Amino acid sequence: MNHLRKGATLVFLLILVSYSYGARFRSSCNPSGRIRGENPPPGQCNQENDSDCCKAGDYYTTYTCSPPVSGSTGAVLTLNSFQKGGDGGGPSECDGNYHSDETPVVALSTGWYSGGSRCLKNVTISANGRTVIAMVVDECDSTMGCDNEHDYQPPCPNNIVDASKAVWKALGVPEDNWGDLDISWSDS
Ligand SMILES: *[C@@H]1O[C@H](CO)[C@@H](O)[C@H](O)[C@H]1NC(C)=O
Ligand SMILES: CC(=O)N[C@H]1CO[C@H](CO)[C@@H](O)[C@@H]1O
Repeated sequence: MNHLRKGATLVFLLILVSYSYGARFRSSCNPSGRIRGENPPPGQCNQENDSDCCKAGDYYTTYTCSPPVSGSTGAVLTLNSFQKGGDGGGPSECDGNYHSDETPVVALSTGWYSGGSRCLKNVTISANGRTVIAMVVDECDSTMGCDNEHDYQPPCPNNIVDASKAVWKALGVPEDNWGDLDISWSDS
């Protein structure tokens, strides 16, 4: 009798452990590889607004996926200019246009950009007790970087919402603190 109960408890625990292990495994997003940095040629890599530049010999992790999207997905908000001449580089991938710093627009990490399926759709961003609606116009490339096409900047982490000034303003973040903020977002 006692033996049986012990056995049943053990089986139950095993099921529980394997289930939670499986859940974690299913929801994880593993790196797809890494790239070796090169120093940017002179005059390359616009460090305006604290953009990072690749360094020779450093390795940078790449991702083709992002964490799963829920009704409230955790992310890191970063600052970007989608204007002509801004640190975003060329025009936005979704529409081939530049966007004013006064317009709430964002780029999403590769997994969330999802091959453009969120292009020109709105996302709701919440932080600091406020929400703002912003339009997806670009990809923050998690799969490549440290090359001319990416202005010698490292690949994007896989959990980034890269936002125009207008988004930061609407969230009421003091300008001194712009650059890196934990937020949550959802499809709106
Ligand atoms: C996105 O939001 C903007 C501003 O709120 C709105 O004008 C626009 O129609 C929305 N676009 C879509 C596709 O919902
Ligand atoms: C997005 C953003 O803040 N861009 C700014 C980067 O820095 C230059 C020069 O200081 C500003 O003119 C941009 O507006």
